[in-house]
Amino acid sequence: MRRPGGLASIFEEKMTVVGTLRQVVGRTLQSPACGCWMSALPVRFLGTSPRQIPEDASFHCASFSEADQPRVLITGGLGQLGVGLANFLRKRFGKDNVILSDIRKPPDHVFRSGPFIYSDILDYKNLREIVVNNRITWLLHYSALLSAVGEANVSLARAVNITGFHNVLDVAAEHNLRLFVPSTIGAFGPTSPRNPTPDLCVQRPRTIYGVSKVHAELMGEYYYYRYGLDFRCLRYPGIISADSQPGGGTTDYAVQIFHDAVKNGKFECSLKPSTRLPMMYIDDCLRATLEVMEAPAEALSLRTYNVTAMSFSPEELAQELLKHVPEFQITYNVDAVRQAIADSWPMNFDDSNARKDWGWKHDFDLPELVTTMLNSHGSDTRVAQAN
Ligand code: VAH
Repeated sequence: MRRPGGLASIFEEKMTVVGTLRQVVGRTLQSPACGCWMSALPVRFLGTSPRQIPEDASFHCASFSEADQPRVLITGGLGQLGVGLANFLRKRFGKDNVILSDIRKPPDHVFRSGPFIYSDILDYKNLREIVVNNRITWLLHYSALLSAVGEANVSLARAVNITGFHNVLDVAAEHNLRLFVPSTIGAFGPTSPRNPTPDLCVQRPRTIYGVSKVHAELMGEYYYYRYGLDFRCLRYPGIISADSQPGGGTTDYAVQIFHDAVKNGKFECSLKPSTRLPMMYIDDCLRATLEVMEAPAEALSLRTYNVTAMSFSPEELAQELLKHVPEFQITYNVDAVRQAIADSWPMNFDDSNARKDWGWKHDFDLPELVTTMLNSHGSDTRVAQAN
């Protein structure tokens, strides 16, 4: 941990350098020769030995014609949403234009489904090389420790969710990427209005996950207003998927319950029966993400939007399940950490701005969710692959 004093003096020195660099870069990037006008983008501190950009430097911006498909990089690709997102975007933009990345080795079926590379968001130079070598134009940033797992490892959550995010933000600004960062219902806290929770209200979350996501929202919007970075953000509710394991969150009970109901006919729930939370089926989540990324900039009155499909409690979900699995039994063994987190989160989400600005509309309500998830879990081989 650097001494704050030392950091302040280093910061002072670097701000001078950055000021000079920004003038040079700003002038250069606005020159007609470049042919692509960009507001003076922030120039990240160039390491500990700042390199001066010569006065006569000429930057050749890669200008993509409108017809070009975006070149997409997904970070944190092996989490709950990455693989489904990559498959969804590859159908839209072509397999080779969507690169999935993570720090872990992918399972065979993921490795065979399209481009997969190593990327560590804590390694700024690695991220920068990937963006340049692959001519990335869109970055969808999914690396993060979720709510419950973040509370069990705050220092790692802070490094990944905040320092890692700073690297992503700087690379996106430096290379003028369209940047998507998911936020969450967890970006609200006990002092936020909970029923419903609007886009703009008090946000004092009580988890490192929520704090880091509010930080990401605010930093992303700052870079949008200050430097013109095309930052877009959706606050996801609990996402429910059949083909991918959840990653240590508070809403994960709503994923596991289907697997256990089909496999064992019973489920032990970590939240109280009456705990109501906003939820969404993964197909709606992936479509919302693409729709906000493709929305014309002039349609966006906000850069961070709530999106949701439904809200339900464990007992309401169990009642819907019983319509299809009559022998199903639910028991409750409340996890105090997850319950405290859930009690601080929104019960219902107001996503009227997303529906008004860019036409958001969910397809899956609770009945459709339950039948779809049970059908997905119905084939044993598929469940085997997911584990
Ligand atoms: C969690 N599944 O429970 C995640 C999500 C809305 C919740 O962010 O932490």
